Amino acid sequence: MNQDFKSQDSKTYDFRSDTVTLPTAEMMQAIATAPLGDSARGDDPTVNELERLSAELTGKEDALFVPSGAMANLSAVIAHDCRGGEVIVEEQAHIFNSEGGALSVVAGAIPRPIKGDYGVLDPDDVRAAIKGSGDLALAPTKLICLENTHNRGGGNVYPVDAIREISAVARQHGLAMHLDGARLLNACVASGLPATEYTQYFDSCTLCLSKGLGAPVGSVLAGSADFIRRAHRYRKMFGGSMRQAGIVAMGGLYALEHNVERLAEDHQHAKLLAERISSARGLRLNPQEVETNILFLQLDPAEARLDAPGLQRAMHEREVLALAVDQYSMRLVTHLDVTRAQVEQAAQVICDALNN
Ligand code: TLP
Repeated sequence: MNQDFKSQDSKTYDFRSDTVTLPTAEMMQAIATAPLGDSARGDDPTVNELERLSAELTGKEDALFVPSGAMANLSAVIAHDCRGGEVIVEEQAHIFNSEGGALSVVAGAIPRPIKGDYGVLDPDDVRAAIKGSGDLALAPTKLICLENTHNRGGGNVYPVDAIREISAVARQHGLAMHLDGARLLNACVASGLPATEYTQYFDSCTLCLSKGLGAPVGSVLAGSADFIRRAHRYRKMFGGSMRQAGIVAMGGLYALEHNVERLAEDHQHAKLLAERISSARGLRLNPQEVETNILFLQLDPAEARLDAPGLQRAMHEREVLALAVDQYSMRLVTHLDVTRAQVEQAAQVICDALNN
């Protein structure tokens, strides 16, 4: 557990998101000695190395360091030239629900949400939703966007077979494929597959450095050299072109080099938490379904003592933070800054709140 830079009361156990992690002393040391330059001119060696490593990891020609996952997704949609066209998304996808409507407002694209099974789309449903450019009344489909792991799907790993089938549909119709891979490395660690097993089916993909990997800032977008050149222009337009960005890129580089394998620990903690709380009164949660570091619990309105905001408050009073996502469900996320002991304590707090 990393307490070196913990600004909050260290008694607080924070399960709200894996975005809350703070840099370790070792990461800060690496940041302090990062070689720097003007990254907007391509002169920052640390940013260049992070982009090189990210391209290698995802099997793409090039990569671009951007300030956030949302900017990575937005730059990708615009660089895929989606204005005036439809983008197929799963109905709970982050890009559709949680990025301020940028897909429509900024990229000028029309989202076509499709219901998935825990975030995973059925290739037949994708095929049925595709619109060609023949009928002038219709906005033609331009892009299919998938998310792996799927956040609102419960952090589940997208099966490679489903991705392969969806990408075959995309190819038949001449459509581009984009992967919101904010937590792709969680999927890789959980499945034992290299990132390229997933990314080979996509024209572009993102990776977030500031989630489970524990870096303070940043994401990368990867794709062909030509695609990244276009995305670069949009990053500039959005004000996301940074100068001595090696200061933050080094956190990401350090995270890719040191914090990937340890994601397995976060996955074990999420499973342990699920096992410990699954029999609490009125709580619906199948520990078998917890694949990575995110778990959603449902409360049965007829049986549970509390609704989700009530449970959130009861937990907060005992210094355990988590977020109610609606009246009867709550998300908990494990990460670098929670220990097994904290997971056990949080489970006890939840059981006490629901059973007593
Ligand atoms: N997810 C965050 C926020 O929604 C608060 C979280 O706590 O899970 N794609 C996926 C799948 C994401 O989960 C997120 C952030 C993003 C993109 C956007 O990343 P940022 O926050 O860096 O713009």
